[in-house]
Amino acid sequence: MEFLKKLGIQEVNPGCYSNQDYIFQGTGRHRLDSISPRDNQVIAAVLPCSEADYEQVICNAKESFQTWRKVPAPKRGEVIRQIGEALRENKDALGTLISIEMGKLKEEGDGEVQEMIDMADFAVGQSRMLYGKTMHSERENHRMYEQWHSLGIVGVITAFNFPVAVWAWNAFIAAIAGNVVIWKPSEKTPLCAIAVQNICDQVLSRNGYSGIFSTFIPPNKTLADHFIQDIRIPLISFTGSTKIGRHVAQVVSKRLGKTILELSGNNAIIVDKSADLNLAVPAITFGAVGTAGQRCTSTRRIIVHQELKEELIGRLVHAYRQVVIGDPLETGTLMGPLIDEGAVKTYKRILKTITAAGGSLRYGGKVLKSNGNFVEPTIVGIHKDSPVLQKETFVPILYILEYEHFEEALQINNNSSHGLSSAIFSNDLNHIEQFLSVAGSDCGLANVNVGTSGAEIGGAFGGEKDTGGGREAGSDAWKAYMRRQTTTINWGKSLPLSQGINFNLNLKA
Ligand code: UN1
Repeated sequence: MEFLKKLGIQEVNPGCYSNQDYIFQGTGRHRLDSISPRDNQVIAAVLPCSEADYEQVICNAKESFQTWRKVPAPKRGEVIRQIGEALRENKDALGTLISIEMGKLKEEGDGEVQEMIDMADFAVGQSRMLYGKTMHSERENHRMYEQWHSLGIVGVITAFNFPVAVWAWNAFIAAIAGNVVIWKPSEKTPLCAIAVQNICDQVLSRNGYSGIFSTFIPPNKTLADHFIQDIRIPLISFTGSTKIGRHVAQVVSKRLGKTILELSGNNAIIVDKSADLNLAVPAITFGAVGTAGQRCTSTRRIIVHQELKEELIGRLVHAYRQVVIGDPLETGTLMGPLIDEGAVKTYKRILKTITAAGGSLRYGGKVLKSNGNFVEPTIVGIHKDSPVLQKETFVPILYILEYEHFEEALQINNNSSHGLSSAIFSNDLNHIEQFLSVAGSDCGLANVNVGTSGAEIGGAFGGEKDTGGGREAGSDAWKAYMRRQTTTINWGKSLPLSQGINFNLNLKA
């Protein structure tokens, strides 16, 4: 396979990457196979790293940070610009690997690399805009301002569903901010991470740097836990389930470290009485079926006005019938496999729970016979108060809920412990503004006539409540990767105190 060669992937790969000079030890005990969800065949293997390897990665990163933090931010940006160029050159190969290892469409795999490229471009610009404010001091001949300094080592833990883009959101911003980054990718998609590390290493060594980006693939949860407990890592950015995110938050905040959490979502679209279904139907289909429902932004719940419900379901079923399920690499396929056999079991289990809860199957519901993990995208009608709705499913099951009054639609939208993405399809200005008002959607993302998934990198990405509250990628998300320092300078000849305090001392001896 030519693309694997281009990306430097071997049959058995080291599970630890740091300073290029470092000789990897490995545990030598077991291999971690990377399995393609298309056919459950092994693509290549990884030798997970040892405790000693991990220690070496941390030591190298600490050392690299001493140099990197002093490199002027725009020069750090220039290195990220070159990484963006290298990603452009490798877009096709990396997009293919993402598609094979994670199972998303080739089109989406390429799109994910594009998201990294966009993020690199964004980070280059941001490297010249790490602005601090100046304030007017209340004291004469004083000046106040705030400046932003780098933090140190940033730990990034990513999930299988966006095996590279989410790392780029964090890593490129962290790097232009003067930090060094250590990545623990999902054990389900280690090859994607190794490929990205190889691409970055080439650019970094050409520029005379090493240890800015490192990657380690631990053999077990013990070493992964060690990573989040490690006081040498001031910031951990975690993407994954609420359950594990809560654990990460507790461990890191116990040692007073910082976290950025991007956890589960249970995203809804309100289809208002005035909605244009020509917009709503493709947006819902892409949101619910795209990436086989394995985005944290995937559409899980439709809240439709009762008068439109049957028409909408009819049109969705018509659209779903056109969804070609199969090899994600093949042109024309619109839905690939679920990540593993465990996810197929989850799909079956949820469908059983739905039936027991009185839900009615309107489309799909079957596991397809094949070597891969293919299931049908599924539409279910269910009562808006069903407890089934409280769980993030991470499979392509879409719930249809109906409402009568608009206030009810807003209430259903917010009736979830998660708060990532939300959308309304409407042409009613009053309803749109209600949805966007403080009493409207309580999610981190609130879209109008745009679906719940496919956010652009330019905005700050993240959500509220059980989604964890973190923000990544664009806008001013960079601030989370830096420490703020407030400075007061006295350029006068006297020492006035703030709050008008007199502290009289006789300084003459
Ligand atoms: C995720 O699923 O963890 O908004 C991230 C989107 C993508 C990112 C999803 N840009 O759907």
